[in-house]
Amino acid sequence: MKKLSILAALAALALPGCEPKKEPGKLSVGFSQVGAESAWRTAETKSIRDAAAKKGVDLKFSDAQGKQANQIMAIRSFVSQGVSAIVLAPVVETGWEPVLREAKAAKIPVILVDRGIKVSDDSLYATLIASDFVEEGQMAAAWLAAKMGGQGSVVELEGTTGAAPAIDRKKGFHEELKKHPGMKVLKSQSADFTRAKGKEVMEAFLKADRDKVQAVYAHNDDMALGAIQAIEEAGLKPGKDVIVISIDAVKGAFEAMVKGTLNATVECNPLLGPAVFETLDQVLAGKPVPKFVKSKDRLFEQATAAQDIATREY
Ligand code: GZL
Repeated sequence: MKKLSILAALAALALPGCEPKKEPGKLSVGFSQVGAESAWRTAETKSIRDAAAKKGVDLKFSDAQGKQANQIMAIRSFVSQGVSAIVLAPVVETGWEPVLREAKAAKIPVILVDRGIKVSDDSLYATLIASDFVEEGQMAAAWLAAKMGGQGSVVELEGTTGAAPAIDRKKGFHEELKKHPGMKVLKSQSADFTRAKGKEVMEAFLKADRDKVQAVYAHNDDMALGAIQAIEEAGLKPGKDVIVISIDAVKGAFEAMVKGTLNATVECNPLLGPAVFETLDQVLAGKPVPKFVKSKDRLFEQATAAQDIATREY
């Protein structure tokens, strides 16, 4: 192995959550995961691990703790270990070309899961299995405008800066809201998809504009649940004084809708494991696969949350 790749392999083995062992004879797949920032992410990781186990795949898992540099190191390590394929959930959209060229040179297919990337050459990845985040943002805006009779001021909690879901959920929401001139976005700020930051940013929004904030749009449920705490601590009723809408549809969101503190959530299916390995089989068999395998999403509201919660898998 080249010196660099030995270093890369050693560095990656030191990576948190990167399992070094290789089981002979099994299909080996490297999975570079964003981190563990949200309940959605935990559900996605479990789905991919379970699907790998079911197929008898030797899955090498690396948790990047939200850092692109760790993902790049992990991909280099997978290449030097000679895995059969790489699954990548890219934390941000840009900065992937050099390392994906190394995977391509090593003839190791890369499947993108849950978030897309911007590259000049889309042969650098086999396919993207994900939701349509622009559509999710549009669904959230259309619901909110209807709920508020086309009149109201909203604050926005954005996801991780530079991440495809943050960019596109913002794009879709603002595009749709433009159809309702009475709806205004007062403030918009990243809370990094986490509950703690969602609470912190919402506290700041309320401190600055308490009497003007009539609704909050959060790019994921974890930030919405943090915002709900901030609204309660400010002596306001979330779901009534301040309308709350978010995206993901994790169990915690249904619990909040049953309590009446969350008004609606747009599903973003994290159970992508089966699709990842079905698609991988096609790719490894040299069969053509679509460049984008789109998950189906729908909106859930308080009115049906009590019965919906029993059907939820994540
Ligand atoms: C969406 C995924 C997003 C979720 C968040 O596919 O990338 O990242 O909506 C997660 O909960 O943190």
